[in-house]
Amino acid sequence: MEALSYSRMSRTYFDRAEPIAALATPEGRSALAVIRTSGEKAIDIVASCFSQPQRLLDAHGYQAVYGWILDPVSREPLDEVVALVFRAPHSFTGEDAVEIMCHGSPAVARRVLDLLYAQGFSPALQGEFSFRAFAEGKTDLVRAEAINELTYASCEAARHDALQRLSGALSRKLEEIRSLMIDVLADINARLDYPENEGPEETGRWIQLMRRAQDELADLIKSYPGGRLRQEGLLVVIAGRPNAGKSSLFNLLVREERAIVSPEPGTTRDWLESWISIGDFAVRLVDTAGLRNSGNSIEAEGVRRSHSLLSRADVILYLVDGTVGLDDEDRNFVARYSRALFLWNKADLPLCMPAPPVWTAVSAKDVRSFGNFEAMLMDALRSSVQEAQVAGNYETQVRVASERQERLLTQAREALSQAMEAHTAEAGLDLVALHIRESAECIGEITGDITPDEVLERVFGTFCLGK
Ligand SMILES: Nc1nc2c(ncn2[C@@H]2O[C@H](COP(=O)(O)OP(=O)(O)O)[C@@H](O)[C@H]2O)c(=O)[nH]1
Ligand SMILES: [Mg+2]
Repeated sequence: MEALSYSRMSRTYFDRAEPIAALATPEGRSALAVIRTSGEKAIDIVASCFSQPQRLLDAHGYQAVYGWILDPVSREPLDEVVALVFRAPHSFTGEDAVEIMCHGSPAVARRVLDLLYAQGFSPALQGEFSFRAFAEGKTDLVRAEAINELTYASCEAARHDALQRLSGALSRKLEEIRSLMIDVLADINARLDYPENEGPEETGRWIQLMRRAQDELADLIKSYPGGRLRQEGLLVVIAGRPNAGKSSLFNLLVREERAIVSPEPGTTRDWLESWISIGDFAVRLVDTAGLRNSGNSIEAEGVRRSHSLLSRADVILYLVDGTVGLDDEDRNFVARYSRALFLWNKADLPLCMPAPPVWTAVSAKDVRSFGNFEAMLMDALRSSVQEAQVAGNYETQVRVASERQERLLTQAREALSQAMEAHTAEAGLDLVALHIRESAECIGEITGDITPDEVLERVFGTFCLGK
């Protein structure tokens, strides 16, 4: 057992000879669960534990076969299922594959999966099906990432953009940019072979092509903040000292009793989050632990995470208990995060002091004070979104949402600027070509044409299991 589990643990994406299987639906109760398998032997292995093996073996691609999953030794039936057969190369992975729809309880899915593993499937790594699709040339890396983005899409904007990328809009744009560069490189190579042919009109053409590539890159880079917001939603973080009313406000916004509201300071040690819509915006709302370090190690970890969330927040809601007033910790916060919305809470209590300038009096207990506050939050969200929309033409544009892609695009643009500079400085065509090639390689790394293995492992490692 030890040795077996070790060898499974140490499998990598590059062991593509092994047939793989995984649960593609969440582990929980549902009408159906889908178990996905793929690999050269996938159909044979599933047939070996199927009540009608021959029908499965004879099935053509895209055919559904009804039957039972049986333990081949004891003949014990495990579940009544429908098996969907795919024949290479016409499957998601490009390999032979069977998707088994069984009943949706964890008990059923576990039992069927265990049997499949015992019969020769290896448990799939995260994103391994997508990796195989990529390795088989069924998809480029940008489209594979879009599959993952679709499985994570939490709002309409995210779904729309991810689907656009899945359908190849971004890949085509990148291909266009790269072909501009290849054009210039071809010209330069010809010039290097026949230096006497260089004339001013050719140089003019390169500059034009390179400028176009630079503009296209700049547009994609500019689309990133908006693309990220649309993909991930806006991050709204509630912060403040213990007892300020953070969890009460969180509950009010989420409109359910989700966070534990307690009169004892320091109750929320980790953070809680929930997706809500505010106006047109998908908002990931986070209730943080307090920011005070009490020496308690669980709480200290909470404080560390709170600061990390705050540094990424699109909007920060900072609360103070208006019956207690400001202390040094609050003043430090105001100095450090001056963009936050400052909320003077517990305005419903007679003991509440008047709100100082820049603070807005609210009550996390009183829905009537909420109307104003919601409008204020909407404004903050809108300006945060507007900041991200500087690229213009927001509705039709192809957007980038992945940090990896944005980083490589920026590198590609820098390399192209260096090529332009080298050209202006008459540093020699070799050097110009070197920088252009570097830029084209960055684009190739985005689409997965020349992406190092460890980068691929990192990218696919963030995917869902069974995807
Ligand atoms: N009267 C009143 N009590 C509040 C208000 N906001 C929070 N509280 C109370 O203050 C205490 C601490 O609230 P909680 O939301 O747990 O604070 P947290 O530690 O910042 O999460 C609880 O007893 C709440 O009921 C408010 O606006 N008005
Ligand atoms: Mg709390």
